[in-house]
Amino acid sequence: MTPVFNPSSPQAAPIFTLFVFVLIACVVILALVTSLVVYACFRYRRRSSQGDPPQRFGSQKLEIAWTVAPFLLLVAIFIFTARAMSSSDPTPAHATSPDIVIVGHQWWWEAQYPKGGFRTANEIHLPAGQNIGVLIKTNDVIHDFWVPQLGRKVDAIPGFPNYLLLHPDRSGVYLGACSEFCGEEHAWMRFHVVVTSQPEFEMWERQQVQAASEPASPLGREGARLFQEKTCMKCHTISGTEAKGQVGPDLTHFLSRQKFAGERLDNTPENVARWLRNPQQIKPGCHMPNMQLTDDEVKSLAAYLEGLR
Ligand code: HEC
Ligand SMILES: [Cu+2]
Repeated sequence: MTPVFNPSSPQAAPIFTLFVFVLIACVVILALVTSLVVYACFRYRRRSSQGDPPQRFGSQKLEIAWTVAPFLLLVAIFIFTARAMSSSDPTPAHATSPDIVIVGHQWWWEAQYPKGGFRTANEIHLPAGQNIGVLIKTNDVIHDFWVPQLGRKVDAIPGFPNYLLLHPDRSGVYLGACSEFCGEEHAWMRFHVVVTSQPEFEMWERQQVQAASEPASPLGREGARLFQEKTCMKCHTISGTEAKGQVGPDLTHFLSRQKFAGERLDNTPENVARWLRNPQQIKPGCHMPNMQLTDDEVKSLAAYLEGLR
């Protein structure tokens, strides 16, 4: 089902209920107006034998009715909207020390976990059934963080951090997307929120805080060397190594993610090689340049990256 029609948190549910209420009201009005127009067309159509029908002007009763009815409807919509606003956007209790800091980049999402001291990209893990304070920032232009099943949209605005409270009801994988046009690869600034039970989340956390695994094969070791030599390290971090760049996604546990490059590609060895050969062909305009690698270099680097579990 379309995600917006399947809310999975106490913050997303009131938005959905409000939508359904307004939709039903609109459908009823549309049906009423359409049938009145059709009825009038037939009932009062011109008949050849008659002259003009009797002419009438003004009707106080009708005018009061069609002023009061929309007024009452608008009051009802106003009340429902105000209630949905307060329940979909409660003041986050953790505003001062967020559980997660989300940073929008052209064109990928960074997720920092301040308590664990690690960061990841485009795949955000959360435990189910808990309040999670999220701080939303941007590294460049305005982006907009939106997971339809979990809550409202929140803008990431330069110099103006925003807060969002997330409270996923149940385990699942929820699609998210940037919902503010932010440049040519805006459409490929997608992400997933992976909600699991608390023990599963803690397992994931324990794995993410670890330093990167050492390359096991000679090919992987060659890749690790190239990663330093080819300046990948200037833009990417791999914890436990010299690589501390902040321009691109943290690659410490690259293989633990299902997709990469703002979810443009599934994380398979072939796709990683394609990406390394020329990212500009896959995400034109993205901030990773074509590194002009030879086929052998691509092979070694891919072997290294595929060992980062
Ligand atoms: C000038 C900075 C820069 C350099 C140099 C660079 N990258 Fe990147 N890289 C990026 C950016 C930015 C992205 C994110 C692109 C996007 O999704 O829009 C990225 C994405 C990636 C990804 C996908 C990560 C993910 O989870 O989405 C991999 C893998 C990667 N780079 C590997 C490398 C390797 C290997 C090298 C060296 C050969 C390298 N990069 C050099 C900036 C750089
Ligand atoms: Cu965007």
